[in-house]
Amino acid sequence: MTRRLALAALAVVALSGCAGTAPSDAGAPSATAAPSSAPPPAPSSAAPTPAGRALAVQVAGGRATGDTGRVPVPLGEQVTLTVTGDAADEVHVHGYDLEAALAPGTPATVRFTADIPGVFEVELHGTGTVLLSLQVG
Ligand SMILES: [Cu+2]
Repeated sequence: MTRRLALAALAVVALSGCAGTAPSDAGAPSATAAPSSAPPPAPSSAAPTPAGRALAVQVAGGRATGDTGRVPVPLGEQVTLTVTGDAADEVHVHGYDLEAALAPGTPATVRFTADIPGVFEVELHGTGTVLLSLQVG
């Protein structure tokens, strides 16, 4: 009965090389692979709200689908961002400086409270793909 939480990857790292302009807004409607697998929320552990805002992004071939674009989030909302990709990469939530390692086929989850108002990109560092922009406020 050993509980292992893969939180070791959530190191707060201040990076400075990720402020470039990545080619985003690829409006190609070529998303045919959409596995409808929504994992049920884990039993709450002293959480006031069930789940807050759940966001899910899938990345295949460098293209992001799912909750992409600009996503409005109320200030103070708990956000659970799940990213699933087909290649190893690194998820970075700007503004909050949260990172999560992304392994092929294994969903990476980043949880945080959206308590910083503003618009923040979430990107992959390996490919520079912008997954979405959080609009907190
Ligand atoms: Cu970044």
